[in-house]
Amino acid sequence: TQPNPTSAPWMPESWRSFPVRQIPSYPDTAALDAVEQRLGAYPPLVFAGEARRLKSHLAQAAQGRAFVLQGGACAESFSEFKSDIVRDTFRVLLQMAVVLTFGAKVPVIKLGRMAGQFAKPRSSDTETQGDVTLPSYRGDIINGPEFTPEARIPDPVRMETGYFQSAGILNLLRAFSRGGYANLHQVHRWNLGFVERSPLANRYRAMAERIGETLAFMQACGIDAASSAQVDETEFYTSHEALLLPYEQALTRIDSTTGEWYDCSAHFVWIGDRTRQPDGAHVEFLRGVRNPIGIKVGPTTSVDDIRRLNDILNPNNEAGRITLISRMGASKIGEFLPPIMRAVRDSGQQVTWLSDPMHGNTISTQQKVKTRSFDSIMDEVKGFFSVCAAEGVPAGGVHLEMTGQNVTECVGGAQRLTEADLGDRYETFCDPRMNAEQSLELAFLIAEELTARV
Ligand code: TYR
Repeated sequence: TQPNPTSAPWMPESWRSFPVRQIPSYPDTAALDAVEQRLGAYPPLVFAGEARRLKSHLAQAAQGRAFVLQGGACAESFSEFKSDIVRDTFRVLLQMAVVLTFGAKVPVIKLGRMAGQFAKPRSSDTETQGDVTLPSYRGDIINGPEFTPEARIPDPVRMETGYFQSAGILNLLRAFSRGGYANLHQVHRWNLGFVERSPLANRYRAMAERIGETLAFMQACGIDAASSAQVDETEFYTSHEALLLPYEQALTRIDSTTGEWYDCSAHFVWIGDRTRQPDGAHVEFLRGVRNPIGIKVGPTTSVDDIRRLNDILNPNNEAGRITLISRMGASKIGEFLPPIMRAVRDSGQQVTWLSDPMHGNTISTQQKVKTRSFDSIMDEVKGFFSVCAAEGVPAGGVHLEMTGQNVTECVGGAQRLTEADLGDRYETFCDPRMNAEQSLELAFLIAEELTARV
């Protein structure tokens, strides 16, 4: 097959004539059409100008002048559409961002893996329990997690639910970012109840005190920090995997200010290892939208794959357009990342490099529980920083699966969670996430890495 000729005409629906993976067929096509029609008429969730602004921030990160903190749940679930859950994840991201900004003296780009992260690629189309085999669960925006034939039928109405939930979550995130909650004068109040009792609390409290003093000092000097938007507010962006193309297409709109197409379901969208074929539907779709986009880079990704994807997705070599997200596994990163990073660097292709230390480090316990160890996560982050330093490429940021809830899904960290603890609060619908405390600890460690390498 021919790679997508970058000059070929593109339309939001042109992906439909390319081979498509990971999207199930909907038995009720009339219902699917009706939902797509309605979604296509609903207001966009984000504004194109915001996506452009994020793109310029990402270009800064590619130069080492900013650091990306991308994080959130592996998959959001319809049943977790609750303000506490959104607030707690937002709060931990904010805490981590402040730890990084204050610790490493670098602007932090806050990018939630939220408000639309509902669809999941699966390695198998079916799931077998006992002697029953059913279609796999593909995320709440496609079908239901219950192991029943009815739940597993792809239901287009779920796209509409996903849209309305994303709108609700995004509204809350915007309110928190701009409405006073994120004000730096509140930094000491963001501590979560259970982190209060943890070894990290003192470290965080000490930092919060220093920030408070700094603000008071600035104010005494006549720099009116108390009423500056820089201190009162923050920018918070959203992202998800662009997997369910009928949904992404329906939210793709022409930006009236530039006449260009944007996928207005989120500011940033990415493609994973399973859908990044250069001649596939997902790449064709992303080719035509102007959002900043991410590409996951794993041990099976070749230098040639990346080169072709860059040519198709970023023919004008614009800074900030492509973010490469390395997910190698702690034991493999030293071997697999350097050749790719070097080749991309030498080709002159502009990219922002992030480390995803989660997806390459999933293990199963003897009881067949999926987990990740805090030590491997940290090892992969450290490995990433070393490879970047050796190749002379700025470490642009991290991509994490985490939650503000006090879950016990990853082992290790300051509280030394063990495999025996995993049963306590194992709540993920998908992959194991770091809890708030582990996330905060990681932020302190990353701040140290960043400072050490400046
Ligand atoms: N306005 C700056 C930013 O968005 C500094 C800031 C950081 C302000 C975090 C508030 C905040 O919660 O990065």
